[in-house]
Amino acid sequence: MKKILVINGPNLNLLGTREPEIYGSETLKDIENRMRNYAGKFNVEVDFFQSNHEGEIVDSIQAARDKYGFIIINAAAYTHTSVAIRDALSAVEIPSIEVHISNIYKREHFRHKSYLSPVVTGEVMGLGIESYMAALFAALIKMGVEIE
Ligand code: CA2
Repeated sequence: MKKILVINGPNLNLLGTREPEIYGSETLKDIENRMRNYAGKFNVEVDFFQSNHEGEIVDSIQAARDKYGFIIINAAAYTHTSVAIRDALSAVEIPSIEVHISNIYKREHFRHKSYLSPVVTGEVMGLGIESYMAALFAALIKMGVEIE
């Protein structure tokens, strides 16, 4: 199943409009366009979901079962708090990559703990928007796509 779901958590809809020194100047739409264009070269479809609500993110992970071969997730602040999102990722057993724009270990202590890290396949962080592109590249390879 060569389809990827990209999930973005709370406040990431504000990307490109505030705090550019931390999160850069590109919008979520820019990221989506770049990811969709790149995956499209390999005939892989990418769907995007953003929500500020924990339960909606849990629902989107549950609904991904039997539809997506890979999940790329930036759960934003829920990374550091959500047992529910962790349990959903663990339950669906879809390979997944946790993404962060910033390096969470260079930031406040409360951001150093990720509830998701133990249940995802891998993690990419600290590369700005390129964290998403690196995760996409890895997901494509893991899905068996031949990158020439
Ligand atoms: O570095 C990341 O990608 C984070 O997941 C971003 C979260 C933060 O809570 C995590 O610790 C690390 C915050 C996303 C908020 O995004 C904004 C974007 C523009 C303006 C304000 C917030």
